[in-house]
Amino acid sequence: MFKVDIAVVGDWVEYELNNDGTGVIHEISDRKNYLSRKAPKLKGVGYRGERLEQVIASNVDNLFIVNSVKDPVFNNKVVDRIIVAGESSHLKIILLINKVDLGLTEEINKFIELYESLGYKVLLTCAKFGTGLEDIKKELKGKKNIFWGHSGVGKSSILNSLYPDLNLKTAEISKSTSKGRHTTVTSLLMEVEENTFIIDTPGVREIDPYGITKENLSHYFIEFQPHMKDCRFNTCTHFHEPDCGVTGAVDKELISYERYESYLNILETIEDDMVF
Ligand SMILES: Nc1nc2c(ncn2[C@@H]2O[C@H](COP(=O)(O)OP(=O)(O)O)[C@@H](O)[C@H]2O)c(=O)[nH]1
Ligand SMILES: [Mg+2]
Ligand SMILES: [Zn+2]
Repeated sequence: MFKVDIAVVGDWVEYELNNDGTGVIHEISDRKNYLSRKAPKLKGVGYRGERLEQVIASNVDNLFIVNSVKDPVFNNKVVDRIIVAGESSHLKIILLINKVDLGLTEEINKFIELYESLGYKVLLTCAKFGTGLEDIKKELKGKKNIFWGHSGVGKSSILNSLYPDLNLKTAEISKSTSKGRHTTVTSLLMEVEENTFIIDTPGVREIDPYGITKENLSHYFIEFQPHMKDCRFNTCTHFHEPDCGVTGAVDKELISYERYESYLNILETIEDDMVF
């Protein structure tokens, strides 16, 4: 299958520079890893089978999944989708919950506990008043870091607060829809300190991890792992099969129902006729 992107942010390339400042890329070095999603559907275009892959960035160490408390409201389904993309690309995942000045709710606190219990680091930030930013800085050092999440959650604002020289564009939230406008148009890689890189991504509304099959999806829900050996069938999709270790663990509340719901939600969107 061919890819939508040829060279992507994060690639090491061999290139030749012309006198007028343009250049030609001759070779792209092998990628250590890369983060991708399904290319968004275009209006009026029909699709058969699997959509194309859109690579977001390559050679990444840390994936910061950015959410906000409010405007737009915290969305655990989006978090779980991005976790799947990050786990399948072998990235270190850190959750950022921004706009804490707008008030953490009991529901969000429960999710924080849940993600921490799974082993994911959760950082609470407020880009507006600059709280929690030092903890982010510690994680960034010497790494290539990508910030991903829906538009309007404050990715560019966080990066501006950390590194004012970046001067990234930020947007007001649309009052009528509470959704962010797409201010960042392309992914940008910036060296903020020696050997420390940051990638700001455009806010995307659709985040469908690419290359995930019905059989391997559960591998990226890390807490399902110990229960999968109890499934009767080794091809179990943990949905309707009898004697399933995962649904058994959900019943016993060893796996959170919210995470299982996210799992089913993604399972539903995986096309049956995917070919690799
Ligand atoms: N109240 C509050 N608003 C914030 C915070 N961080 C960002 N915002 C606002 O949220 C909007 C979207 O921010 P932006 O950085 O463009 O989001 P991005 O699309 O994720 O890059 C802007 O109006 C910011 O001023 C925060 O911590 N608290
Ligand atoms: Mg932005
Ligand atoms: Zn099962």
